[in-house]
Amino acid sequence: PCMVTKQALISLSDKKDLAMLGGGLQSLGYKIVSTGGSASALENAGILVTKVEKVTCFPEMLDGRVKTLHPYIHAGILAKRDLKHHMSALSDHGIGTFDVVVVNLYPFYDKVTSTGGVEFEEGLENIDIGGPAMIRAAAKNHKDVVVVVDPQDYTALLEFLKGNLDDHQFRRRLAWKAFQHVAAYDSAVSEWLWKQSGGDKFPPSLTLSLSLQGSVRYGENPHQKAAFYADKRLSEFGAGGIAMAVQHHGKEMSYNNYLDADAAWNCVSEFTDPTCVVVKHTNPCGVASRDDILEAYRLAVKADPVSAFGGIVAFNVEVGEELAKEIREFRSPTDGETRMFYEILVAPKYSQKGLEVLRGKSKTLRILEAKKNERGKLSFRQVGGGWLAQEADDLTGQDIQFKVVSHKSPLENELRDAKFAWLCVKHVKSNAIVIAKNKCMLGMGSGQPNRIESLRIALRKAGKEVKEAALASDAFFPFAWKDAVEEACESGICIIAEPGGSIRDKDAIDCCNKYGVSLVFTDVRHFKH
Ligand code: 93A
Repeated sequence: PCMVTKQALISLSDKKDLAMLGGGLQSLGYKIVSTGGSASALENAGILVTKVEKVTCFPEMLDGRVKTLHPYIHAGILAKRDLKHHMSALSDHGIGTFDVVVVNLYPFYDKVTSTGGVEFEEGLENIDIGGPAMIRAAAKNHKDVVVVVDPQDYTALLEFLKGNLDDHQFRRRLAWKAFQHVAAYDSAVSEWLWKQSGGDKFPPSLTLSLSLQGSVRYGENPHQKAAFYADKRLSEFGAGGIAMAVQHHGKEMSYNNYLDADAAWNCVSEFTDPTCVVVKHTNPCGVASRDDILEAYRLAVKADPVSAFGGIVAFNVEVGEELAKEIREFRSPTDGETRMFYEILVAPKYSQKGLEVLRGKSKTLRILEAKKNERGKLSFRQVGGGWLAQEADDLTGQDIQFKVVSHKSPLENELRDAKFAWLCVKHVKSNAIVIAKNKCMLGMGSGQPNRIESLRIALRKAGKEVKEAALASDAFFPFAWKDAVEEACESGICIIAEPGGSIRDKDAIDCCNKYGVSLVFTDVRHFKH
């Protein structure tokens, strides 16, 4: 091979826009060197291309495991142009330099991780070795070599090559992206290997691969800058449904919007009957299940109309035209006049007509279409200096045994309401109390540092309707007499659902027996901090 001034090296698994790239480089006077599949694709597009084998004077070997791993390629990338001895070494060996390197890697995530069922040997063959080597070499030597790993950067690359080649910021940014590309790739490979090794759910170390989904206006408060990252690979350690939700309409999502939409979506996904959930500040303040989703919507708002104003409304069924009209027109139950205003709607689906109607409600209303969170994921939370990981609280209503421990056995509808309240209370911040009747939340108390305060708030919200209602508590009652259980019994509720497991369980049972209230233990706690 002889020295040429301008050479580009192209090796791509994702061949999107390859012809555009090749054409652009060719018209700028670059000689193009390329690996097998990429070379064929370029030739088919009528672009002049030199095969890598021609440059290396060495055939691809070991079933393609060694294609570009050769000094004729790597010295051509790594040589520092301003060092005389580097350049003379190249010319001693007749090696040409590469000014541009465009590479993306074997699609390991798509082919191996996301399919799950790939044989181990096949998985291994999908680990790209030569590609990362070229990317890393070019990124290291980015002062002299422009490295591109993302088809979205082709246009900017061609523009750059036409102009001022000394833009160091641009070169550095591409090098940054190159190392990100390789790091995300390696983390997918290592995660897969961990599973293949029979590894535990919590590996000794983790590399999260997050990609900026977009900016958000600000954080929880206007003085905090904020951004939203989604898990790039939607992997085992991935973000839930809201990260992947499609926004059909409305203003940009804010930091708090994401938190609230996530809370509403998680809660409504809990129910199998058609259900509407209204969330405010991450807590469900209205929940109702009905065969008629319009009725469920009205009841969920009525549960706490003051809080529902400016809230987040989620459905677990499609939003059709009729429901959309009801959402658009529904007037605040507080004054019977003001049309209800919401920040966000979340649903699994919208009909075309439904969407049209909702778009007409307001310019700002954010309309999200979300898919259910997958079960079995880990959830992460940050604390100063580290992350806490846990399995998501995935238990559904079906997983829970409601064990009657009182003398009184609940009627069928009482037990049904206790189960309903139990599904709600799981999504309320601890200490959490939910009061529900006829598959509708009447009141809830959340986030109080003691259970009796939460109970009093829930009772106050439920008001007179509390008679014959069901009550759920996310954790057991440490004191029964002169405390939450007795106060609950005195209020007129007919059934309490709680985990049980306190050394004072007997007190709670005795208290319920004294008042003729049913008590059911779930053996499961649903703290949410
Ligand atoms: O099998 S490899 O690890 N060995 C190599 O030497 C090598 N060189 C490039 N994989 C290698 N590549 C990869 O081939 C690139 O990263 C790119 O993803 C792919 C392009 O192959 P083709 O042009 O034949 O479609």
